Amino acid sequence: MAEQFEAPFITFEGGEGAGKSTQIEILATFLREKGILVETVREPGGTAGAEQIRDILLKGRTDRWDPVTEALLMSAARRDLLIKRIKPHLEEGTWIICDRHFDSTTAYQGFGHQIGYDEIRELNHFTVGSFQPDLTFIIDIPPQVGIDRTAGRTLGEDRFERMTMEFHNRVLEGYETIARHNPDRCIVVNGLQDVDVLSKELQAITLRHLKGFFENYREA
Ligand code: Z5A
Repeated sequence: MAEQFEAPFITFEGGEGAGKSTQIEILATFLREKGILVETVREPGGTAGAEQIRDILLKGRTDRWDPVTEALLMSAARRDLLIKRIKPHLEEGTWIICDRHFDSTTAYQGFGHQIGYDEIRELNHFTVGSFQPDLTFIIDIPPQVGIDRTAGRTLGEDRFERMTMEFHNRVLEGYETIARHNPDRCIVVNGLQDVDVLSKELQAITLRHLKGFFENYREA
């Protein structure tokens, strides 16, 4: 039984450049216009400690970390964000939209680096217990399209971008498996659609899927 809060936890997943950040901002604005308190966060990051971990995870040589170390660092950053920001906000009734969460560890470290689905499921459970998103959007695009969209960024946070196309194809396969195993919370959407068309689709799904949370919010 998943841990429950009065506000929902929404996550966005998908490959590099899928359009997560773009859609998160549009969805947050849509919810705020309805009078809902919304915080947006991203992983890895979102606290002072998690941002430091982000820096060492996203910069440098592709083989800087072995896969298990990388999974543990992602999980450490996640736990810090969960304990210090996500849960306190949810407890206060603030909705959270998170750019990546534990499904990224399953897709990237579990499938991309081939640690394995069950192994990462155990690690995720150790990291967050029974906590899980109420709704997860998986934005589906071919890996090369996403990589082309983000080419030319200058932050130097491109360690994953530089991994092989085989790695990125396995990540995609990971997301397909996650969606198949979690049909109640995971919704796959086509990331090749126009930004506006996709944002309307995400709003409609959010209204439908989180109906109970919208009703509670109106009553409170
Ligand atoms: N990672 C991991 O391995 N394990 C984990 O557990 C976690 C993470 C939590 C984080 O990198 C990396 O960490 C990530 C996985 C790994 N690496 N990869 N790959 P990040 O935070 O730097 O990158 P990201 O999460 O992949 O986000 P991103 O690159 O910023 O992409 P995005 O947020 O999905 O896309 P965007 O910024 O909204 O859009 C990208 C561009 O495309 C931008 O110019 C937009 O204007 C454009 N765009 C957006 N939507 C569209 C549409 N619909 N059509 C055309 N163009 C569009």
